[in-house]
Amino acid sequence: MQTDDMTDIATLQSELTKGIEAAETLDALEALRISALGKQGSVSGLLKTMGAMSPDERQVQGPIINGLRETVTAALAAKKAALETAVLNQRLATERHDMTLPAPETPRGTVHPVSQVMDELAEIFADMGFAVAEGPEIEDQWHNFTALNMPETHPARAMHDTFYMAAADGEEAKVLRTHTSPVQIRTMTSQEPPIRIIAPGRVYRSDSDATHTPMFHQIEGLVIDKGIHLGHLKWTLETFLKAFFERDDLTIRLRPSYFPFTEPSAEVDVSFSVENGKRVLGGTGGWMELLGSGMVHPKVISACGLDPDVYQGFAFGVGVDRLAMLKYGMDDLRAFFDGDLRWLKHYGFGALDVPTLSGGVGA
Ligand code: 2NM
Repeated sequence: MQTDDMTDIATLQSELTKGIEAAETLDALEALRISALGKQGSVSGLLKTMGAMSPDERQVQGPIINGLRETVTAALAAKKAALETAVLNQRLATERHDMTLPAPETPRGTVHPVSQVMDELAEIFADMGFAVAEGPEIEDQWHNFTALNMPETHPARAMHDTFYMAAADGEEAKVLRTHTSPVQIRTMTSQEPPIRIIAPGRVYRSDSDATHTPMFHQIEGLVIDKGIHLGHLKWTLETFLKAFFERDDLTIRLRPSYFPFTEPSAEVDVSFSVENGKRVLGGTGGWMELLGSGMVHPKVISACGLDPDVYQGFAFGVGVDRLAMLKYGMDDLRAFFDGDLRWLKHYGFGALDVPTLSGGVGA
């Protein structure tokens, strides 16, 4: 090792660190980095000479050259951080956000009419003291059929209506619920009366044409208490429908019908009229069938472990999709589930500016 070399290295190190310390911009610093540590750099050149050294020489020179590289690298990093901080401080001192500029437009989704209508229904029934109940969409046959007075031979159990799941070994096949009534059953078997619930949600039937989709939305209501009678049913449905369609002149009539789970059962018609060539609900122009209802069958009440001589109740069911079509003027049910963005933009509701119901249900 020659003293000259050592002096040269010390000089180089002192020149480089001085230059780094004096650099005024990040560009100038980068130029220095390349001149020292780049492929043709002064430090890189020294590092390359180590390959040709004898082991003894390398033992002495190695630490010195590597020490140079480390010192220069550290000086570069420290200066880089200092310059970056200075640049940031400069920007913070001189730049301002103009809070008066309009915010950039962000794409916004819409609330699907079915979701909107479900929210409206929950709001109306909440005013009347109803809670929202939910249950599984994959249901066992007892909750979906048997407890509802639909024995195994009932036609609704035939394959063409019901989607059956693959059965687990030795177990009965589960079904995709064909109505939300199993939620009512689950409520009756787990809660003490008085019960006032609505059960909104998806239901499934193997059916598909212009007016049927294999999945659709239903809302069912259930009231169980002592002394409940058909008058309670009629008042509740009339009050709900007037609030939902926002028409005080809406009237309803009950027509005898049949459901296995209610006795007596009634089809509920609502009045409609024609305004500006369009059919609207309310008025006295005619009757339109809208929902099904009835007094809960004593067998259903017993199946849920309640005494039908003590407790009575009414129930009803209606398609949410149909309610939405009637209220907001959509005519093709299939469009509900196509996911067409143009349709959603047209019929959807703003998430933040949903129309509130004009009156709600007054006391
Ligand atoms: C309807 C029509 C009539 C109904 C009955 C019950 C239960 F669980 F209480 F027995 N839930 N839903 C019912 C009654 C549903 O839908 C057209």
